[in-house]
Order: sequence, then structure tokens, then C-alpha cells
Amino acid sequence: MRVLVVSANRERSPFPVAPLGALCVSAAARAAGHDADLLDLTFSPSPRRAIRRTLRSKPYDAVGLSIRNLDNCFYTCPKSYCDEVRTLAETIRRSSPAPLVLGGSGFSVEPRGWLDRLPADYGVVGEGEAAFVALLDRIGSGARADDIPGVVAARNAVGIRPEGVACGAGASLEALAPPSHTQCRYRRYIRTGGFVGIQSKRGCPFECIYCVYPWIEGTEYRLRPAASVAEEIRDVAREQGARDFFFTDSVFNSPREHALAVCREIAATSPAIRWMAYCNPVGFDAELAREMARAGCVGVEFGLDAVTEKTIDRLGKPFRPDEIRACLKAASDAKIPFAVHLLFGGPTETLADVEESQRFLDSCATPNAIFASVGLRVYAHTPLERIARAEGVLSPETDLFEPFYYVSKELGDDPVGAVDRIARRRVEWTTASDWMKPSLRLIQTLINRMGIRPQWRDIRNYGKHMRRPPKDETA
Ligand code: B12
Repeated sequence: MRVLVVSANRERSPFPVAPLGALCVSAAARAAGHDADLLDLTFSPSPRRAIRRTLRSKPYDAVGLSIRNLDNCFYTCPKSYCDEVRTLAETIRRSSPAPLVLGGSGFSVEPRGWLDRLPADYGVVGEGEAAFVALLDRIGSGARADDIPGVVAARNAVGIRPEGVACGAGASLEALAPPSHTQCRYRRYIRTGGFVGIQSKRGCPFECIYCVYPWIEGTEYRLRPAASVAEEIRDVAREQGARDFFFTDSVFNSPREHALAVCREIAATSPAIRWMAYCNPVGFDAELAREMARAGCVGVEFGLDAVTEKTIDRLGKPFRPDEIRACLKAASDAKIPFAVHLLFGGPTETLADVEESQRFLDSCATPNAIFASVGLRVYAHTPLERIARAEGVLSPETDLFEPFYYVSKELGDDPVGAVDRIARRRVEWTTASDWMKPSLRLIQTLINRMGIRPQWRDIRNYGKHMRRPPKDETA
């Protein structure tokens, strides 16, 4: 069959992100013998014209639309991508009679909402490779498709996510074709601050109360052989001259032995690359940090969210404060630049907890940047949804397709201002109020153009001029 996979994402913040998910499903379709093309709209000056032109060029038998983001998860500056994506879907519909299949992480967090709003025939919830290929077969033969695990037919999209709709299917990753990187022009991404996305595993066994990663990827780790991860990196580096990679794993360092093996393979086969990854403190020690640095890791982002005993418990994080201290020291000793992400506003959190978080981090190795956010995006079927409903802040009618944020009422009437005031006391702390400043955005663009990785490496230097605290607030 002739198949077109369209990647809808055009977001440029914090940098343009290459369409790894779309490259995976396109590769799977090709491996199954289909003639699959990819249309990446990230840099397209006129996405609708690009869609019309592409759909005129070949009589496609099926079109896939990859929806990476539903919204930007920014409490202070919320943005939904729905209208933009709907326009693309409508253009596809008008330009081709081929069945339209939706998929992607942004789709998977709210499949029902998307199918209600977009003119599509099917949706694939969670992992796409096997389901998309099975669906193409059924489309080809005209048979029913909604019994394929993960596939939802738009006409009976009522009550998606009942038991039985498999998500993050448990298939082994070894059998998957590698993403079709040759279909992506990485040069432009890398010039504008982006990376080649790479995955060393799927799945997330942790149970953070607000998170949808286990839903998208499954709750158990499925590991790729370390040698094939390194081989994929080496091939893209060779074929496309790409040097900058980003591990898209929810937590790169877990399980630790696998992360170590991946680092050793990369160091042996691709000595000249640079990469970054999201990590957490579980098993992140001096040996792993050293191996990561040796393998070309130039930046680690610790998605801690909480750092005090109380807030860690409330968010269901899988580590303790002493593990945080140990992992920050390990990264610092290995001379890997590192950033910390914090998420304030979780259940029962007070300003005293924010103050305690700052004191705790003051006592650890100093990160290059601390990103402090306020407000937890509430997703359906998470423990946080249940908490918000029990507290009555989320009414039964609230549609979680629209961004809804949980912020503990104990943070007061102006949680953003209050956290801002605490954050401004330290040069390494930054908040959404900083990120939205045009001057900071300009600096970020320049940093991206200069090829500096990680982008936040020197935030203490330029940030301090912009966030100088009022005299009476220095604590
Ligand atoms: C790594 C990551 C990042 C990195 C990206 C680094 C890089 N260079 O790639 C960084 C930190 C930069 C980032 C930024 C953002 N991210 Co992010 N990110 C992720 C993460 C952890 C993995 C994404 C990934 O690449 N996975 C690997 C690929 C292979 O999987 P996939 O894309 O899901 O594709 C599979 C399926 O979805 C499906 N599929 C995909 N396309 C298609 C198409 C069809 C037709 C079919 C059938 C199937 C299908 O099959 C694929 C293969 O199995 C996810 C969470 C998660 N675990 O999924 C969040 C996630 C995607 N991000 C999210 C968001 C919101 C953002 C930001 C908007 C946040 C912000 N305010 O800055 C930005 C947007 C950046 C941009 N320009 O688009 C949300 C999206 C949901 C939502 N609410 O919209 C997620 C789900 C996290 C969350 N908050 O819940 N992100």
C-alpha cells in the first residue's frame, strides 16, 4: 500500500523536536512491505500547501497523522495545539479519500477528545508500530479493524480506554525496525538547537501521581540491546553527519545496568558525539556518571519534581532526598552539566515546602539550572485526577482534553508570584516568568544557533542580570 505519515508538530520551544514517533511507524510500515513516505511539517512555511501538494503527488491508500503534543503543559501560559492539528486533518480529508489514522503521544493521552474533534477514521492508542501495520492490512482487505489492540475506530469511539484496549503493548523491541532516520533532515533541527532522538528502552514502572508515561509506553521496561542502540547512533552520525543526540527514554539511567551497557557501547563506537538525557536519582551513582561523561553525555536533566520528604511522598516519586543529594554530587563530580526540574503545587504543598525545597537544594551540589514550574497538568485516569475530583476542584463535567491544572490551595492566591519571589533569590533558579520574557527567548535562539549544548548550561551567567532580587527579598 502507498502510505503517508504526516508529522503535525510545529512547536519550536524549547527547540524543534524531530518526529521520532512518526519515523518509527513509517519504518514499521516500510518493513512490512508498504511504500511509506513521511511529511514532516516542523519547518514548513505553509503546512496546508505542503499537505495538498504531497497528497496530489501519489494516490495514497492510507494517511497517518502523528500528534505529538496536545498542549504545552504550561500553567502560566497554556497553549493547546488542537486547532492547528484540526486544520491539518481537515486539509488531509479534503485532499484525499484515503482513510485517516491518528496516533502519537499527544493523541494517546486523550484519544476520545481527538476523535470527537477531528475528521478521522481510526486512532492508535500508545505504541504504533504493530497496530499501524495490522490496521493497514485490514484497510487493504476492507475488514473490520477495531479488534486490533490499541486501535479505535472513530465511529465507535465511545468510552475509549475500557479494559481491553491495549496501550504501550508489551512486544519486544528487538523485532522492531529501527526508526527510518533517513526520512528526516536532521541538519535543520540541529542548526536550530534540536537533536536526533534515540530510544534505549520503552516503559516506565514508576507511579508518579500525575504522569501518563506508563500509559503511553507501558509499565514494564522493554530494553533494546545496548549494541543496537549504539549502532543506530553510529549510523545516523555517519550518514547524516549528526553529532547531537537526545535520549527520549522517560528515565535514561534506569535500569542502571542497561544504562551502563549503553554508555560503554557508545564510547566504543561513536567517540565524537554529544548527547543529553532525562534521569532520576534511582541508581544514579558515581560510576554511571563517569561512564555517561566518557560516552559523550554533555547534559543531564533530573526530572525530580519534588525534593523534600513530604512532597516526594505526595507526588509518588520513587526516591528519597539522600538519593537526590548523591546523584547531584555524582553528576557534578563527573563534570556533567546538570539541570533540575521542580513541579510545585502538588497536593497539600505550602510555601514553607517551597522554602524547604530551596534550602535542601542549597545544601546539594549546585545545578547549572533549576527549572521551577507551578501547576500539574491533570490527565484522565491518573491518581491526580482522582485526588482533584475528591477535593471537588475538578467537576464531573470537566473535559480533560482542555488543559486543567492542579495547584494546591495552600500555596495561596498568587502561587506563581510567590514561587517567583522565592526562585529569584538564587541565580540558578528560573521560572516560567523568565522563560516567557522576549529577551530570554532571544538569548535561547542565539544559544541554539551557536550550537551550545545543553542550552541551559550558562543560565547562571545571563540569568542573574534578569532576575536580580529586590533588595529586601535576599534571603
Ligand atoms: C523526550 C520528550 C521530550 C524532549 C524531546 C527531546 C527530543 N529531542 O526528542 C523535550 C524535553 C525537549 C520535550 C519537550 C516537550 N514536550 Co515532551 N516528551 C518527551 C517524552 C518523554 C518522549 C517522547 C518521545 O520521543 N518518545 C519516543 C517515540 C518513539 O514515541 P512516540 O512519539 O510516543 O511515538 C510512538 C507512539 O506515540 C506512536 N505514534 C507516533 N506517531 C504516530 C503516528 C501514527 C499514524 C500512529 C498510528 C502511531 C504513532 O507510535 C510511536 C512508536 O511506538 C514524552 C513522554 C513519553 N514517554 O512519551 C513527552 C511528551 C511527548 N512531551 C510532552 C510535552 C507537552 C512537551 C512540551 C510541549 C513541553 C514544554 N512545554 O516544553 C515540549 C514540546 C517540544 C516540541 N518542540 O515539540 C507531552 C505531550 C502530551 C501533551 N500534554 O501534549 C508528553 C507526553 C509528556 C507529558 N507531559 O505528558 N519532550
